[in-house]
Amino acid sequence: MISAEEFCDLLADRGFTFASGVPCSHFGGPIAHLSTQAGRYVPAPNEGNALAVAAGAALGGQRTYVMLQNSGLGNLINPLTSLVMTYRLPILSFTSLRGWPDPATDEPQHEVMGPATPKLLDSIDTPHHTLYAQDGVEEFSAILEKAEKDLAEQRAPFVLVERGAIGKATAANDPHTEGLPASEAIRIVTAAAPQAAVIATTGFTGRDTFAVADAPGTFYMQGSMGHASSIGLGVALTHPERPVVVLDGDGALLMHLGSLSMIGSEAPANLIHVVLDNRVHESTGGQATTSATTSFPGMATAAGYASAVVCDREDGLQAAMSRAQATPGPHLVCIKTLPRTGAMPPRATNALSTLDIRDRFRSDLQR
Ligand SMILES: Cc1ncc(C[n+]2csc(CCOP(=O)(O)OP(=O)(O)O)c2C)c(N)n1
Repeated sequence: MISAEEFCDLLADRGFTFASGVPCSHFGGPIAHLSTQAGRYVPAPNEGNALAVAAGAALGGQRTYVMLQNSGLGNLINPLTSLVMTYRLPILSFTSLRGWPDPATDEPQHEVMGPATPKLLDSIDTPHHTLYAQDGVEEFSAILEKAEKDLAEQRAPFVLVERGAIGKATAANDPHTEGLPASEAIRIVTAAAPQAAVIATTGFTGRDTFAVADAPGTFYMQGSMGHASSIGLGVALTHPERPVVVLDGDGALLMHLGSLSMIGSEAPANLIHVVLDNRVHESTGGQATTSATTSFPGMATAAGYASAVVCDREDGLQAAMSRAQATPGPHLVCIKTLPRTGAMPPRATNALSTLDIRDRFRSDLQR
């Protein structure tokens, strides 16, 4: 293992001074380390944005790298192939290897992408090198040397990073000091809308929902980060008689923000879009999102939602849920949530298979 500081310093020694990315816990250390120094790391909403901002910085003359989880490769393939490869821009990408080498040891949403990651890069003729957990500074330097050769040939190399290859560091962030615990907010929302079909976003929100409000009408969306509200829209449009509650995260909503406009345009009267805004990607170690400078209610209203509010207390949240159910939507309810404390409850997929989740949700919609 190399430390987070060694990772960043070896790259900086080679002139890589501009980084972007979307967190994976594998990169918690470097992101935390870089975030302590202004201008070193741009937190991106999705992996494609991360690559594109790095491409812009490369055009601007900087040496750049990005960090991502391999589940986000799909978000990045378009700008990788049509921008970075087409214009031969020199960017170094680090991707974690969830679901690799043995998909059975990871969560189900990584099963396809784990073994596919190297093959996918091969299929677009992108060079890649692997940093293993047992590797130290010497091996990492050798990998960077190989990557330099790729860059010199105007290719954009990837380094595949095994779990445990880079050390951790504590993320500095700016949490809300007023707000509700996430699990409490989920309990209040689901109790206020007992008839609703619920879509729970990926990460800790799904785990909290499974612990405090499991029901057959809850779809636990592990993976497909950022798509909970689009799934919710599809459900709401096909079942206009049923209230639909989306439990979203700030990082997840920011990842595919265009869904706000799609929802505003389709205007499903039965959709309540709840955003648990803790200003961080808590599920991957608490790296800051950019929600502190973004107004979700402002965006939702501008996108055509019928109403949008912020709550940070139980009474306000109860009132917002009552109003949202009494008037046609779509409604956005943004809840300021506090950092989670204590051990996280288990994932839904520890007890249910993905097919169980699908089937019981479908049957519940038919009832
Ligand atoms: C495309 C993609 N990129 C990255 C990840 C890794 N990931 C899983 S959960 C998560 C954080 C989600 O943040 P947020 O929506 O704010 O919820 P919180 O974790 O704070 O509850 C990330 C980055 C992922 N699952 N998919």
